[in-house]
Amino acid sequence: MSESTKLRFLSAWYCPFAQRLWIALLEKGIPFKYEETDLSNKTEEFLKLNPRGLVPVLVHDDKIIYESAVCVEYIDETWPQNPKIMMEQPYDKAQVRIWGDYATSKIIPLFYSILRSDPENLGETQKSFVENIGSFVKAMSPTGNFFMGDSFSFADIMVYPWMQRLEVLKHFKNFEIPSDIDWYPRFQKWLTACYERESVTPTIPDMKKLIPRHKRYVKTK
Ligand SMILES: N[C@@H](CCC(=O)N[C@@H](CS)C(=O)NCC(=O)O)C(=O)O
Repeated sequence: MSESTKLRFLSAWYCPFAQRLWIALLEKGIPFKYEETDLSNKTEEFLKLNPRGLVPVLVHDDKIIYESAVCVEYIDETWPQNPKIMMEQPYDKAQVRIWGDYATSKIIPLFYSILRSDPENLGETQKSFVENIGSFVKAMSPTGNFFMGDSFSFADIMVYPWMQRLEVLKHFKNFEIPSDIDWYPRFQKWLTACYERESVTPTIPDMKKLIPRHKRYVKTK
């Protein structure tokens, strides 16, 4: 990045969507300015940057980009130096997009549904959540640590922040992935490898602070 290029990353420390972009920025080794946003008191400047009022937002010189998946692709394409986050080959690229989208549409909403569930609906929601995580894990390369094997990619980044937050579900709903399920060892290997990745570790929030933030979603009876 040239001296004159400015990259601002508007985030909120607890936001898993912003964490996606944070991981990507560290993965690429791009200098950026982290700016914590108070979402309970959105400024006019913030709403001008993203009229949807959501973090993350990326401000690259005079260009404004939002929506976490779009931001991740934007930085990968704008700074094409290694490591690549999207895959090079069109078929591989299609795979990580298919499974990144699967995480967003079929896994993440169920994370919040579990928190919101009445005790009587909890079982069904948990079952679907486990099934969908299972489909994701079974689509992973059987070898290597990450979704695409040795390459850490878009697919890992799209889902990891929520898998790292499974402790939240354990805390409020006593939910855990059953350890006797056939895909569990592959899942654990993936989870550990992501947790230990240099671009991921610094983005992991303090769980003691993070867990109470989820109270507002939780339904108890
Ligand atoms: N689809 C968006 C979702 C981002 C999102 O929901 N961010 C939350 C924080 S985790 C937010 O900014 N919420 C606004 C608010 O709380 O008012 C993305 O992928 O970037």
